[in-house]
Parts: sequence; structure tokens; C-alpha cells
Amino acid sequence: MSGRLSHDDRETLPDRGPSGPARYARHPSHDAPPMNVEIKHQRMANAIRALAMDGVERAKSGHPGMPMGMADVATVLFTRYLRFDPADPDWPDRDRFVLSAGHGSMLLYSVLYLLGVEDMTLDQIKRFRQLDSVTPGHPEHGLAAGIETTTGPLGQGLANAVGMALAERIMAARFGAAIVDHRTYVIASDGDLMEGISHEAISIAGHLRLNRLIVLFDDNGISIDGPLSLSESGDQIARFKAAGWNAARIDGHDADAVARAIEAAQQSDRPTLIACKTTIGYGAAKKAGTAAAHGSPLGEAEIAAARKNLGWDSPPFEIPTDIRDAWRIAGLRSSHAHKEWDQRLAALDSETRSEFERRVNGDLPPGLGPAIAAYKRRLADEAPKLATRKASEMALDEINAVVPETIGGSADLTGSNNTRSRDMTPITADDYSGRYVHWGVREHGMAAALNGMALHGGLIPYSGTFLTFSDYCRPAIRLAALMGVRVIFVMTHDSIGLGEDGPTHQPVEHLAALRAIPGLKVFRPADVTETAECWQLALESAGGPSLIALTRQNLPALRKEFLETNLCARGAYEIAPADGDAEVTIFATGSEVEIAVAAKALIEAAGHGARVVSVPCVELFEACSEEHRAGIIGEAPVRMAIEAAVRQGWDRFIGTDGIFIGMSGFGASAPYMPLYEKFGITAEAAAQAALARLQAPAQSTTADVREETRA
Ligand SMILES: Cc1ncc(C[n+]2csc(CCOP(=O)(O)OP(=O)(O)O)c2C)c(N)n1
Repeated sequence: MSGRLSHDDRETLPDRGPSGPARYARHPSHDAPPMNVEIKHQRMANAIRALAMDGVERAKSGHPGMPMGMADVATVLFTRYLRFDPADPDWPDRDRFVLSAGHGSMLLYSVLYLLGVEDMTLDQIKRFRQLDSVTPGHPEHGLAAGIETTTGPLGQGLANAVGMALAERIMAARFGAAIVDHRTYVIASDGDLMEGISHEAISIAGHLRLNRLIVLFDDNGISIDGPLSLSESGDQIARFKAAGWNAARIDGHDADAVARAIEAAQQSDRPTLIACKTTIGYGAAKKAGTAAAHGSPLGEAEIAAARKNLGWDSPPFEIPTDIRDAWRIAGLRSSHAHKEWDQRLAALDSETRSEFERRVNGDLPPGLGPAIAAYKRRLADEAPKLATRKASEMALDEINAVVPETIGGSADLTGSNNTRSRDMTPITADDYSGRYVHWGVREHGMAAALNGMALHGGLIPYSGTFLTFSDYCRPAIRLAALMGVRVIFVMTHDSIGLGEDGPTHQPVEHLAALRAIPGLKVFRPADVTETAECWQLALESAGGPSLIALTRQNLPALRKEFLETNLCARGAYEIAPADGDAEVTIFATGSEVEIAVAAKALIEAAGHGARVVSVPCVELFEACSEEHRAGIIGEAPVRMAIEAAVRQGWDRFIGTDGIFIGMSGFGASAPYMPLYEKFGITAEAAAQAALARLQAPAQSTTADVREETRA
């Protein structure tokens, strides 16, 4: 296909002619019937421009420049190519559209309104950026149909789109082209392409030859600080080509050129970048082509001049009937294709159809619960001593056998993350029927692509890296939580317990930092059984992401009795009751539960009752009733937490005068046992601290501590 798109250099672009009003002269007044195709296009594009500049003006904030500049491209895409049914915006085989340059949100809102998406009313357009509107500053998935992902942090949308395009190929390999056969379109800006994540996203997309991915780059040469030349001198065309893409540059205000480029891209055997040379704020008299059009209202005078330039004389928020009708008719374009698809789906054998529907609805197969129960029964009998990363692999062997929609992966740490279960074969550019993605060393791109896969639907993506590199994934993890998508981040080597790789690789603050992300469930299981239970909970958390922190070092089986109930479901539970009245409660997670249990034995040997509470998921515990929480926290006068990480967050359990056994700085490079000794995370140290406190109670009373904890 590469021959079909010519590589137009900046120098060979058509001359845009004079600046100022004369340059918009090809836009005649709207009341000049009959409309020819070009005039109709201009007026349809101007409808986006008018809504964008008026919407931003009314909100007194926002970004008019990008929607005005990309209005021609969006009009061509949405009225001629994007397969989308406004009457059923969630149609599974729709083309996906991602506005990676989320600051240009008014472009998306305008188009959805003009196409006739029910959620996007004119009233909502007028309420741009206002409280409880579906039109916030940046598009937020879930607020209105047609917003495929939440964008704003530049580069994320592009990487989401890579995940969507990959999900499409994976689903097509399973259900066939009659049921899954769509494209993913992206509008990306200079900022999207400058962000580092874009490198990861485009290189994996090129490697996997995701030829249904088409990126329309708003090549306007402007960013916030001014001309792009201030900070960029790369060649995006050459860059994308080097990553295995097709790439071409066109005049983004030439509708025919846009159409030709999209058609060529549709025939491509690789992903395609279409660099659309545009003028930011197209139409604005003085601000067009300048950074002044990027991110603030144009102002009354400038808007009046833009109306004149564009030949748009309708008042704010009024779209001439013929233009609105033209958009609505364009919105009906795919309804026939949708009906035909419905028929093809109905014609499937009932088993395939219901399986497709189950996966797209995100329902888990009924076999999961019994499989986990049978597995836990075996674990109770065998009580294996294993690293939880290995326990995770064993759980995945069971899960992946009964949950066919899981897609595994790792950022080049497969052997360390243990994410590839029995029978998982790799997904490659030549064969998307596998279930495992080798993401390469691209944690950020991977995490954002997982979000895109989950948003696409039909799949449950999970993938791994080391917990310390969750920092490299954090912006995408945050967005997974903000959107509430089911992505499972597998993070092994979860403490100084990883040993010799040293402090660069030993997470210390990460658990606290991740627990700070609202809506993210951070699991840290203590043994094989808890690992299976945490996996089950992560899979069942359809409304949000989970992160499972796992050890490198072996841990004994602490749960020796089979219980069908998932004890991790309430986030914390008493794993070892006190012998008699509890004078000490020890909270611990993951590898430190073993230490807590040993400390309990030492404390009890010294004549004081102690209980251990395992806390595999703080977030689930905090979601429990206050009564339940109070019962688990208990009345013991001495409270202690043991976690090989920083204290932050633990005062909620132990009070400010509680004893914390953990880390207060970075780790060190050594085998793990000496490290636990060096940092005092041992049963002996814990027992000693508890006994010392029993002999010399802290200043504040336990009642005070309990009050603080509950508050
Ligand atoms: C990760 C991230 N960093 C910074 C920003 C703030 N920001 C919004 S748009 C933008 C750059 C604007 O340039 P460009 O992407 O070319 O958009 P245009 O001016 O063409 O609309 C920046 C820095 C952001 N949204 N995301």
C-alpha cells in the first residue's frame, strides 16, 4: 500500500494563498442554494467551528483552535468514512474514534451533537465545562455515548487507540470478519506526538502491523508556547515510517485530499499516519495560525470577524436547518451496515452468538467460580510454599482455561512476571489468534493500550512488569481508574524481598502511591490461596482496574483449610486469632503476613495474646461497613502494621501511635534475608516492639487511637 500514499513534503504543499479574510474566500454565504459538494462540505465544517468558538466563548474557557483547524478533517471522516450509528453508539462493530488531543473536546461534542447522538444535546453543548454536564473540559468516557475514552493527558489516547486496534484484530481472529471488522481512527496533535508514550505506542502498532489504525495528525505547527520550531525539529513522516507505518502529509483543509488519504489508509497493510497541515483557529481573523487560538476564548471581535470570514451568519448555537439535516443524514449512513451486521450476528449458531454477547457485555463465564473453588481445595491439601508470582501463574493456568477472553502479556519480563500461563501462544502481526502480547520494554504504552483493549470490549487484558516500574505506567493506571475499566496490572518483585537487584528495583513508596489512586484496587496476597482469591476479585471487578503485587521470594501457605468463601473479598480478615484475649493486633500484607504470624507466636510465648489480620486489599476493606471494619480492627491495646514499604496510609489501621515495621528509606542490594534483617523487618523485631509497648504504653489512650482511626 505504501505506494498509494505519496509522501508530500511541507515544501510541496499547495499554497494556502493570502492571509486574512481573503484566504477564506472560498466559503460563500450559506444562503446560496443549490449547494455544490464543496460548499456543502465547507458549511458542515463551519458548523463545528461555530459551535467550538461559541461554546468556548460561553464557557469563558476552553480550546477553540484545534476544533476550528481540524473541522474539515473531522467532517470528511465523520460524514463519509466513520462507520458509526448515532442511534446505537455502542454497536460492537462500530469504528472507534479517539480524540487523543482531548483539549479539542468541543470538536467531539460538536460532531456527536451534529450527527444526532441522543446524549449530546444542544443544551449540553451550551453547558460546556459546567458542573454535571456531559461536556467537561476534556472528554470523559462514560458521560456521553460516543466518547470512546477519556483523553486530555497527551499521548494517552493514541496509545489507547493502539489497544483498541489490537483488540479488534484479536476479536476478529476469534469471531470472524463477518462479526468483527472495524477501524480505529485517531485525531492526534503535536503534543500527542511529542510525548514519550507515543514512541512506545507507534512502535508496537507498527510491529504488530495494526493496519486498521489510522491517525489523523493535526499538523498545525503550533503548541502552547508558540511555533513548534521552539521545541521540535523532527520529521514525523520519517519517524512513523521508521516504525513500520505508512505516512503522508496532506493539506488538511482540502476535503478531497483528506478523503483520498483516508481511502488509501483503508487499503493499507500497515497503520497509517496522515499528517494534515492545518491552520489552528482556522477562520479567526488575527489569531488563526497562532498560539493565541490554542487555549482561550477568541473574544467577541475575533468571533465576529471569524463569522464573516467563514460566511457563517447564524447566531451562536444555531445551526441552519439544511446543514443540520445534512449532518443528520450523514449520521444515518451506517444504519444499513448496522442492520446487516445484526442479521449476520443473528445468523450465527446460538453458542457462538451468546459467547460473543457474553464477552462484549463483560460477563464472566459461569465456570470461573467452580474452577477457583476446586483449585483452592487442591491448594489446601498441598499447601505449597511458593513465591506469589508463581502462585499467580498457577492461578492463571486455572483461570485462563475457563475465561477465554483474558489476554496476557508482559513488558519484556515474562519469565519474571509469570504472566504467561500454560497454552498461551503469542499474538503476532501474522496471527492474532494467540492470547499473549510481548509488549517489549514499553510499560507506559502497554498500560495505556491495555486500557484501550478493555474499552474496546470483549477482552480482559492483564499484563506485567516490576512493581517499581508501576511509575512508568502510572498515568495510564490513573486513567484506567478514572474511566473505571477492567484492566489487571500484574506487578511482581513487590518489595526489598526481590533482593540483589537493589534499591533501583525495590519498590518502597509504590504501594502507598498506588493506594492513593481513587478507584484502583491494590491487591497484595500473602500466599497461594490469597493469590487465587485476589485474581478472582480482580476479574470480578468489572467496574475498575486492579493491581496485583506479587513476590519474587517464596512464601509458605498460610491458609491450610479449604473455604469456598473468598476471604479476601472484604479486604482484611483475621488470619490468625489470638490465643485468649488479644493484647496485640498485627496487620500485615503479602510477604509480611508470614513474619506477622511468627511474631504472634513469639508474643504469645511471652504470655500475651496476639492476633494477625491479613490485609490483601485496603480498598476493599475501606468499602466495608464501619461496624465490620471496627470488628476487624479490634480492641487490642497495641496495634502494629508490618509491610516492607513506607508507613504512609497505615495510621488508619494502627493510629498515629501504632507501631510500624517497614521501610523509611530506600533498600539495598543484597540477598533478601540479610535485607529484612538490616531493615528490621523480622518477627523478632516486631515481637520485641510489641512487648516493649505492652510494658510501656504510648502516651495516647487506645480509645483515642480508635477514634482517630475511624475518623
Ligand atoms: C501530558 C500533558 N502535558 C501537558 C498538557 C497541557 N497541554 C495541553 S495542549 C498542550 C500542547 C498544545 O499543542 P498541540 O498538541 O500542538 O495542540 P494545538 O495547540 O495544536 O491544539 C499542552 C502542553 C497535557 N494536556 N497533557
